[in-house]
Amino acid sequence: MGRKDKESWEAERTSAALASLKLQAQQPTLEIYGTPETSGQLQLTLLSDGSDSADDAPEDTCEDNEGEQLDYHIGSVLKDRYEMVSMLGDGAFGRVMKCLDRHKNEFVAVKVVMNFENSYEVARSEIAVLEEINSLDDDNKFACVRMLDWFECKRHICIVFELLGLSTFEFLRQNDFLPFSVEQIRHMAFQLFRAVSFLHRNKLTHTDLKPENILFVSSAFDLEDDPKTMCVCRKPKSLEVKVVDFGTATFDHQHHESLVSTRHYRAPEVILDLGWNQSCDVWSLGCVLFEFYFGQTLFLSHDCLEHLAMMEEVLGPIPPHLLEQTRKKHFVHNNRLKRDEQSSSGGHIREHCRPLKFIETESEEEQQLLDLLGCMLEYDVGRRITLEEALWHPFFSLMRTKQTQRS
Ligand code: 8FY
Repeated sequence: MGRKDKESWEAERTSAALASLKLQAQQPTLEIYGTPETSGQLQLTLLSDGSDSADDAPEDTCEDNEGEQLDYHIGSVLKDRYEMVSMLGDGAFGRVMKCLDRHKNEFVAVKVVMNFENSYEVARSEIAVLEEINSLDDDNKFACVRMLDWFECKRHICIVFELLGLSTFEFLRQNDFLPFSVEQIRHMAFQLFRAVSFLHRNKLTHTDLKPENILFVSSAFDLEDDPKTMCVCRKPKSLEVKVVDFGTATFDHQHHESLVSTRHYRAPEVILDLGWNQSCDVWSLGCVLFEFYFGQTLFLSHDCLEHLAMMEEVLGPIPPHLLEQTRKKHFVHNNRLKRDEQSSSGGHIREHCRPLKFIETESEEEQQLLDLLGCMLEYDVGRRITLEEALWHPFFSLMRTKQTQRS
């Protein structure tokens, strides 16, 4: 699937998430689920959960017949072991299904990758990365999802993962985009920074960090009255999170695709085509933490120039030496970012973006969080904080005292 497809896919993520939710709510009386993807090789037909099907019906298995399409539905069994229970989500890559592992009698998440042109390579690369990081983290100390198994079925690669809970994006959405508290953000950010700095230490860059790729380990929540909004809101019982989707994770020695990340979380050096490294993950995580803190996407843009203009509104002018180096000369005029203040886009930007410096804070911990965000959203890669350094930022001093108390 091309980049353009990926972007249009992502533009529709909310409606897709909604559709999948409706779908889950409808189970077990399911209907045929048609998406634009059915035009591809992967066909998913969700049929009735079996309550009204004949008991003596032959069991559906996924046999490895070359050339046949993988046509599976609830109740299908992959590799004579993984019985499909429901759909957990889908994306440009394919689908993630909840399955019952009949050998271990526990639930797992199985990612069935589309067999489009390059998705085979993406899936093989994801498996290689997961094998590497899971083996480097024997004790499961760093919050990266565990791969349990993988196999090929009718030329689709299937990757078996531990079953996790809702993504942080889905949690926010189901909670009316009420932001997380600073205390909650501290706990989640600490795990995320440890996980991603572990990747960085091991010569990897994730390249696609976003709320959708950060999953709670458990979806359990309590209902609480929110004094600010006078609403009943959800509070996760546990703040344990894990990073998923290593399909575009890149080792230092590997070819670096010029365009990486999902637009809203894309670092300026990627947009300006200046080359990128681990620090593009730091930028993405800065955008993610902002979203956790405000319940809204920081740079909700649809094109590159508008995106850069939004950055200038929030963070000040892009340093001229970066604009001098860019190959994207059409973004630059007179050594400054091309801007069209009069256009409707200019108005949209001023309406939606506030300078980070002018955000009012009520407490010292909020100030510390905003200070940390400022260090992460630094234009110049050479001056951007590393995650190793960020873990020593005053925002985390409470975590460090707790950590030392524990060990
Ligand atoms: C999962 C849900 C989901 C939307 C994954 C997993 C594996 C991935 C790319 C996400 C609810 N429990 C649950 N859900 N995924 N929603 C789009 C894609 N997937 C997972 C592992 N364990 C899970 N447990 C691979 N690759 C994006 C992925 C999530």
